Amino acid sequence: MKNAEVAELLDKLGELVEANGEDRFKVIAYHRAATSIRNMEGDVESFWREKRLDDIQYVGEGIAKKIDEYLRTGKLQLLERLRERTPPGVPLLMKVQGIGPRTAYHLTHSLGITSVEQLKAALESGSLDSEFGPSVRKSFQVGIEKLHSFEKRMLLPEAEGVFQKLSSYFGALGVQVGMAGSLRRGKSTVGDLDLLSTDPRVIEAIKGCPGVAQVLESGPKRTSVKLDDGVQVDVRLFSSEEYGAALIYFTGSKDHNIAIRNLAIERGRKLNEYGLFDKSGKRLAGQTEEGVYDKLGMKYVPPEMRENRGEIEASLKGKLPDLVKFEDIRGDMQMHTAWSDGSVSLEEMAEAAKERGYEYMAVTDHSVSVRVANGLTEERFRREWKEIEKLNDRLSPFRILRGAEVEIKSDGSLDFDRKFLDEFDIVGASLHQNFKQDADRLTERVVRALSHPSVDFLCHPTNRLIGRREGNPIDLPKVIRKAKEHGKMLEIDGQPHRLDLDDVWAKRAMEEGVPLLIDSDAHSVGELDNVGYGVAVARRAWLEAKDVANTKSRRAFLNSIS
Ligand code: DGT
Ligand code: CA
Ligand code: CA
Ligand code: ZN
Repeated sequence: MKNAEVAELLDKLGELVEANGEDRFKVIAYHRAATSIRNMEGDVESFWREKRLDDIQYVGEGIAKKIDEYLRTGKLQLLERLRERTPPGVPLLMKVQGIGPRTAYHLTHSLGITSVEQLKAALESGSLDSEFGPSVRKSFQVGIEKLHSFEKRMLLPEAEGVFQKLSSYFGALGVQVGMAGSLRRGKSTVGDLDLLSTDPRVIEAIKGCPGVAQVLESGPKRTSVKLDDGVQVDVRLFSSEEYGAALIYFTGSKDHNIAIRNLAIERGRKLNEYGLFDKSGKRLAGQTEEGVYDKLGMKYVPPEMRENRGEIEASLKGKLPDLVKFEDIRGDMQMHTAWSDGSVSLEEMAEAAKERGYEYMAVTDHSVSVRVANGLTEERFRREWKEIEKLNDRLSPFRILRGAEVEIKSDGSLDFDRKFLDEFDIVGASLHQNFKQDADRLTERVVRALSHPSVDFLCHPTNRLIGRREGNPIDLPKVIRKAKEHGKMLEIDGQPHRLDLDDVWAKRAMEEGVPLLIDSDAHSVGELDNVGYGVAVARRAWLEAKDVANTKSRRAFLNSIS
């Protein structure tokens, strides 16, 4: 299997393209294709032989050509060229947040710094004091710390991919395992995987699992291994009467655990990973999670809520929300097609959305000023609408809504005038350019877009890219207030590297009465699954179906935004 090798190649390409200052869309596309190939079940070479590389999630035509060149010739000319013209230190330094190509070249060429470690040492020794002011040096320091803390964390598709591989391996051996840890809580980044089992064979089985590079520690009831891509997996064995208590403990979070343990103590009980006990040591519960919560006087707390953010009080009072589920989502409200920067046709996207059981979807190709994403002019949108009409006839009762992801320009005005914008069914406003403005101006831009009568929702409100770029420093409380005032929705963008709004802010928006919209922001068919990641964020934000606008029927939804 050449999956790891091809993934490595694409990651390298992404790094070098970024080092040469090319646009972000490309960079992200390379990295997400790499992650997808690294974690997929099938063999990339068989896809290639069968000439269906672009069936792979996140692999569009351009990337498929590059993979083809590499598998045919063993080389990739673009990569060679970029390698020749890029000093090796540059991509390494650019992993530090806040260091762009220009600074990286300067550090390498003029100052001879070619690695993050050297940069760290130079900062500590004071040798950069004459070169950079204190605030820049501080930002390098912060960037280095973040890099070190993030490098070990996975995004959800990667973590899920590893989990799926492991569960099919165990499944084939007839060994049952359960997932715990941050992945079970649906957290947007995952440090390591935590697996539990009641089957004693699990300990030997994990050590023999293909892809295990190293056994970090091993005992009769626990093992930790490192896989060859660096992911750590912790496996623990419990008896079936302990299993529920263990599942609570290893699902966490740690803060939730501590709080319920204290609650148990207050009630004269003892709670640990083996069970809930009374003073005499008699087991009161442990076999199931429900049993343990019940004996603590609590209603079952869904894993996504276990963060000690008020869920324990809510559970004790019987006031837990009835969390939104994937099945509640009736329409995917943001996606891109080959009309702009998506990799497949509108027809394919629509058929795939229908197949996923949705009643409706919005196609939201980019608007004209996002040139790097091949944004549409009015004339091209009108041509796209003709295609929508035809497809709607054929796919009925499924329905494609005319949507757009309209660019918020530097001054807060939008691409297109009001008259044209009003011909869309749904308009998302989005900021992709000119992030360098200060917080006030960025906030003003967003607020101005929210006050525009044709706008229905704000796309990925902060523009964060997890592990790569902090969100814009906009005044989110104000944005939420303005959304409420103007009756607009805020998006939970399901792209795994965005997940924007995040759980904390989505909860806040819900509490202020602002409806949320969960969507995939898909650029390929496989990415339609991103909605599931958005739902995980929503559940972590305590949202119920009623808080999410696209759980409504098409008619009710359109009424609510007209
Ligand atoms: P991660 O892996 O960093 O994404 O986050 P988690 O939550 O999966 O954390 P991990 O793998 O270190 O541990 C799994 C769970 O085990 C954690 O969520 C709660 C529990 N746990 C770990 N250490 C402690 C501890 O010191 N005290 C308590 N009460 N629970 C702990
Ligand atoms: Ca973990
Ligand atoms: Ca762990
Ligand atoms: Zn796009």
